[in-house]
Amino acid sequence: MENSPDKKPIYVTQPHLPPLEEFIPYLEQIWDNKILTNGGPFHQQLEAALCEYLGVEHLALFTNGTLALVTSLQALRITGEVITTPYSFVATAHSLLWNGIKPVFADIDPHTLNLDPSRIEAAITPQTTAIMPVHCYGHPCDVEAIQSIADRYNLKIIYDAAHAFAVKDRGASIMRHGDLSVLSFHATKVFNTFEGGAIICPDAKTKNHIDHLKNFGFVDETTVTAPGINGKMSEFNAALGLLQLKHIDQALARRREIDALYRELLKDVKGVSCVQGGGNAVANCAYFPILVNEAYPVSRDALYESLRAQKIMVRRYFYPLISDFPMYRGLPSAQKDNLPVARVAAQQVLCLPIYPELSDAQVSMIVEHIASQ
Ligand code: T4K
Repeated sequence: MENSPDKKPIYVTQPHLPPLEEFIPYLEQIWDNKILTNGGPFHQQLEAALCEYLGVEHLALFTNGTLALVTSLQALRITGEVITTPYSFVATAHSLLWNGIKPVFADIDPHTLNLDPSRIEAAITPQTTAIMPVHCYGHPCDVEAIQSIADRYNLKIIYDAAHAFAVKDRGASIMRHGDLSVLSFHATKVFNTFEGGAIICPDAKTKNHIDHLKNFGFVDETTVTAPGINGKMSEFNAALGLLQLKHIDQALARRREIDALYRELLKDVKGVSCVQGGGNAVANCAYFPILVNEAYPVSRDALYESLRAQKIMVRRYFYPLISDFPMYRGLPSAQKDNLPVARVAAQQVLCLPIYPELSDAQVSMIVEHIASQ
């Protein structure tokens, strides 16, 4: 079966947007009270609503996930070297460079594709101050093993949780682990505010500090205590977030159905394996990554081209590895033999379309195309 040429492309993701008329009352309120930004009423409401929804106590909204990552490193005064994964979106390592920190790449686990705790210890030097793991695709990292290494070596942990909205392990938010966790609310994410992000903080004091940092370092009208930045979320984006939150459970439920359908339909396709999330985690099905191995009749890239020829816009998240980009590839930790598992994953991965409006018929058509090579 084919996605006929006159049909619209099927993207890897598509934002889930509530009916436009539901947004009008929010806009009217903004127009009435003329508070557009700087911690207005919708900003405050969204922070409270997200804390409740996610089951966390303190959350600071941001303009986007990248600025939230950059600010989280400032907030904990991280310097020197930080151990991180090469298998992520480039913003993870860029946030380190923007702080003058040297990223040290460690290899990933072949099953979860998250930072492999057994590779962290060997990467620690006297300059190491923190670990920045990523809950890649929303699949939880081995949080206990990472915490025990951090405790042993007195290191901070900042989780890049950009993909992990609403993910839980052992019945509670994945965001409770580490010193800080950072979310992205970009248009392509499970929960979006067009652009947006957040830092989840363990206590009110840390949130206060982060709130100052995201507002140029202002504590009051005349006092600036830190070289802060402008990371504030606008009222427009915060209002969108409040509206999206009303529909999020429905969106997550549909994502889980699609995930289950893909797994069922793909289970007998030779040379294709579905990446598994953590054992007893509540998943958000943010992405649907498959690994295309040697037993598949054609290469991963040939499959990628053939799906795209059908307007099925699959993506190779995450290829190339971050460590292969020009600003990183000279680092000792970026060398080939240090990252064998990540290299294989980057060569084999293909993210299939997943978003709430994707129909069962479209999922079947995509799998049929994969099975028919
Ligand atoms: N850490 C991690 C682990 C991340 O994955 C990300 C971002 C960050 C940090 C940084 O967070 P933010 O600063 O972005 O909040 C996309 C996103 O731009 C990026 O947010 C995301 N990760 C990354 C994994 O994916 P691209 O370059 O692949 O996006 P793009 O524009 O090609 O969009 C993909 C598809 O989505 C399009 O083919 C169509 C669809 N789409 C996209 C947009 C923007 C829509 O349907 N509507 C839209 O508005 O990076």
